[in-house]
Amino acid sequence: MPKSLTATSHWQALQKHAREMSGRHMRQLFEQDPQRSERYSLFAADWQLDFSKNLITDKTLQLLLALAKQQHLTQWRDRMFAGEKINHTENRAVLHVALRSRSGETIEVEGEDVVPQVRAVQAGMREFSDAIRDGKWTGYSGKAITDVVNIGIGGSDLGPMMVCQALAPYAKKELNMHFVSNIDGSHIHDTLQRCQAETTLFIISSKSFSTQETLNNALAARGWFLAQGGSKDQINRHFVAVTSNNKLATEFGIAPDSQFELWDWVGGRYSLWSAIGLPIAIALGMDQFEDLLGGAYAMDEHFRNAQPEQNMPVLLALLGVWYNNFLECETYAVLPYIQHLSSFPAYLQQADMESNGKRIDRNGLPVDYQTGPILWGGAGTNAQHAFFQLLHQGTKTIPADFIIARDSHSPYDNQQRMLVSNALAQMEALMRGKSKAEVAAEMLAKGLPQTECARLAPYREFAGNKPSNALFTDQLTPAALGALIALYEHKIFVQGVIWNINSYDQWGVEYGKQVANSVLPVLEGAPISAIDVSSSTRELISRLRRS
Ligand code: G6Q
Repeated sequence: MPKSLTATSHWQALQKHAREMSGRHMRQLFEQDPQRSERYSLFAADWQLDFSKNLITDKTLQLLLALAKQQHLTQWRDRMFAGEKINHTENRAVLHVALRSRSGETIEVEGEDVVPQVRAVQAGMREFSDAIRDGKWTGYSGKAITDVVNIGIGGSDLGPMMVCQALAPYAKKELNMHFVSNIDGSHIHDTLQRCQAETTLFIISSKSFSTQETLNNALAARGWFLAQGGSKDQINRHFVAVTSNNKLATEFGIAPDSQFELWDWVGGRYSLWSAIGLPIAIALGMDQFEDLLGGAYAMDEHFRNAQPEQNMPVLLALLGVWYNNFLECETYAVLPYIQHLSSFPAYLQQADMESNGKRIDRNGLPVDYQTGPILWGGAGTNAQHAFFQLLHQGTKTIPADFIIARDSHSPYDNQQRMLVSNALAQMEALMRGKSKAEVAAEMLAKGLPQTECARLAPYREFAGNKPSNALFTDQLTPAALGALIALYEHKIFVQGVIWNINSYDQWGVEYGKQVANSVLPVLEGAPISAIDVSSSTRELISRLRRS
């Protein structure tokens, strides 16, 4: 029987150290060490990380790095890059890194080099996206495409949608990008109302080509296209597929020539680098898409080569483990101070929570420690006017990543400086806090009576000692975004290794789908006795079905 992680000496040393650290305040740590920010800073692939505003000392880092070593982090990393089937419950390699490799090395899965296949699909994406962007690929009436509707869900939606939004300043203005995912018919209906059939391209994006939401939205789109004047023999001008299931895509009516391939070694939530990124290539152009891949590759190389103590994904992951497992923080916030990244927390929510929301370890045993945290967040400064109250004065400690660009793409430079000043101020205030005495002195200086100062001081006090990471870059370019996404992907990987779980399956999403498949016929009129559900669900069905 393998020794439980919590019984190992490194784990226990961290528990002991957490008790020692619980009485410390970051204010003191900064006072004691003027070089703290310099020492706790890193640079990798367009990004700088200042992790000095964390409740850590050198000893914390040493213990966390020892834990990573104990969990064989570097070996696992090498196994992933070598194409080993580390997704052992689905018997698959995990090779999204092969999609952005620039080294010219061969990357093999089961003895076959996958790089030529990747290059061939990328060449097809270039040809197609150029044709759409140049107006050479036209709709059935000969007019250029003006609207592109990506129909997909989960990993076949969140990544390309987030990237198209994040890099909107680089996009071709004449092309309107739409993303339809929800089975709620309003999503496709509302989108179609903004499109003309003769100038609309649909990308049916589904690795399995059997996802209920995507197939039904695709059927609705096809029905609309035919009703609006399109004909069956023109479908291939208006519908393309991205899939690893060519058979089902062909049966749906999409010609093999209009299908872009992806492979089982690309996980859904890690697939924006593959042909699932076709909407990105169309919106931005293939050169910019390649820059996105290049940025991710730069972070891959950093992750592969930098020593663990100088390795940005490793450190970010270990800090997360520190708060999640030793300081009992259940959630962490991702706070982009970049409006174009407002979908980034939602994107990362899937990447992180679907990957590491697991309770069975790689040996098939239940864990006795916390795994994936609850990730949430929102764009600053909006978030300051929404939930920051709880960050500053609530009863929970919520570590946060502040993501900042020095320059924006807008001409309003004064606003950019205000934005950045807000981000810096929030991190400082969260760390420093403000004592009752400081608060009272401030109020007194403003002329408030002493009794009023004393009465209000407890409400206006800030305990501080709230951790944050500052992640910053010059500007959110395609390369910087690629590196940022890869940084978080590798962080998730590292945490999965520490927790000894498989970050690459997602059995947890299956059960609900299965039950929905049995409820649907009953909602559609089959006898209620046909299904085995609780009295609650039975009652809800009878109230919600149309009689
Ligand atoms: C991601 C998941 C999941 C998947 C969707 C869509 O890692 O696997 O979010 O991307 O369920 O699946 P299809 O692309 O097969 O339609």
